[in-house]
Amino acid sequence: MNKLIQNQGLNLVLMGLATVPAFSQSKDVKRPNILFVAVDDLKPLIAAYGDKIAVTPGMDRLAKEGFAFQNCYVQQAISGATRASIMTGMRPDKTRVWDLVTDFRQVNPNAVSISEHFIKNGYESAATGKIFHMGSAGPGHDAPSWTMPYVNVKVATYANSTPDKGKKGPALECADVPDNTYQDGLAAEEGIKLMNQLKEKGKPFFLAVGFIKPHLPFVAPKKYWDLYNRDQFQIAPYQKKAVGSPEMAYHVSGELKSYTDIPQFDSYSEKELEYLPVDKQKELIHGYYAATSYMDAQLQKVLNELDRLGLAENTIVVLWGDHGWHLGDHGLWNKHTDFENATHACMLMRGTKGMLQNAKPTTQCEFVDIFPTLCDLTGVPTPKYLDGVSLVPAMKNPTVQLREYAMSQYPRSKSMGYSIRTKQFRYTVWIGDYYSAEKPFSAAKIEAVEMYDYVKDPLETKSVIGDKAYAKDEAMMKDMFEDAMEREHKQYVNYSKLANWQTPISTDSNKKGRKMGSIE
Ligand SMILES: [Ca+2]
Repeated sequence: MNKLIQNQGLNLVLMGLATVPAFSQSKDVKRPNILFVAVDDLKPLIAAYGDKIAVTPGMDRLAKEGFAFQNCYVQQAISGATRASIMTGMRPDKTRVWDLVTDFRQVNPNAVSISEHFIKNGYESAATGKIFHMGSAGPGHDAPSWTMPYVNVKVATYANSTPDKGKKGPALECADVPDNTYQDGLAAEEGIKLMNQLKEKGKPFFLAVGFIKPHLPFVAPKKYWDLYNRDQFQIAPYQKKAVGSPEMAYHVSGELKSYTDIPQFDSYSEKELEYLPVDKQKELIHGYYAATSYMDAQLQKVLNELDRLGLAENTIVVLWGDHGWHLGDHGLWNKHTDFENATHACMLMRGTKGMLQNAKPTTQCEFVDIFPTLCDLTGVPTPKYLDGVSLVPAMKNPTVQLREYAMSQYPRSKSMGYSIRTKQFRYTVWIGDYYSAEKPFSAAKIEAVEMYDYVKDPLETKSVIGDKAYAKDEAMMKDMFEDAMEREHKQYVNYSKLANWQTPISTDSNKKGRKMGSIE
């Protein structure tokens, strides 16, 4: 039954591609442009996802004029891995990037990035800011991805402090400075220049603009802090480990602790005294919102330029936050887990003239779906080896369900936690011995299993594995998970033949990836 539903979903998409292309090609109509906006560490804390506090008119506008995918999940909640995956349309076991240092072209020379694919189909492409993870992109910010030279906008992180070289400063900064003091202000300015140059060239374009806020440190001009009162913010209501969950599901929030003003608190401790102090938690939450509003104001400048140049009607806009974020739930900060707050992502799109507006597609979806969706929307051929499905049917009818579940994964030491999320449940299985989809799934290597019921327990306070009341649901999720792993392995084998991979991945790059993946 599960397989049937899954296959039906895929068939629907394939039929759509074969018979009714979303974009009808004709000689007189130019393919749509793409404005591709990457946002670092942005969780879905905006009005389109139910947030009542965030002041984000830019993203609110995109959602009102387009689509806010309500149930979009990241492939792996860390920049290097999620970005390699989004940019190539493949899950991490196929990109072979699970960390912050691997360039996908080094370990998967056959992979083609999405903008490179659009170049091959007649597009100009340009980029500024963070699109790939900086530490894992080759020279020129992955030069094959752009027809124009990449524009680097890196500046000093802080306006008011200068940490020693290679060291971090405070986790927050509120300074009365102009927007372009920080990198995102410059990224908007350079993105606007590139947009003008691309328009002059006259060909369809793929313009990527990457913003680095609200990633830590939460630095933003004072006017964005002033949009909020600190008293508005509540700390996460549940800051303990989920009952029945394994240690390996967690980390010690080392990324946050590496900033100079953060005490060495004990993440996921049962001892209240060892939590991050409440005042510091509220300051960090305020900083996260301020940094988000700052980034949003830069997005508005780019959207306004699209209007001014008369390009908006024939430009598809996609905006993704590269993964979610823990703001204190389970005592966790940062990302680096398979829990809801790290994996649930912000994904907005705006179509060309005539497409639906103010739509909130409810289908489960994943970031690997972005690549085939943009192909479908522009009439560019979709590579057959991609792991995702086109979301266009859900953009025509937001109630259409294309996936039964979304899949995420996160490595911890020698183990990989694969997690499937249906509308109601999350089922996470930790598999040891450097397992990846390269190998057939084996239950013998399972180290821990977790399951959460989001209808009854949205804060993930208790794993229901072994709970008799959930016996049927658990059996259903187990079946679905085993089907998913079988499919992943099959897809891996098919792709490895296509890519002519001679060497197994369970060697150095795999082990290096696992080690880095667990670093905070
Ligand atoms: Ca990130």
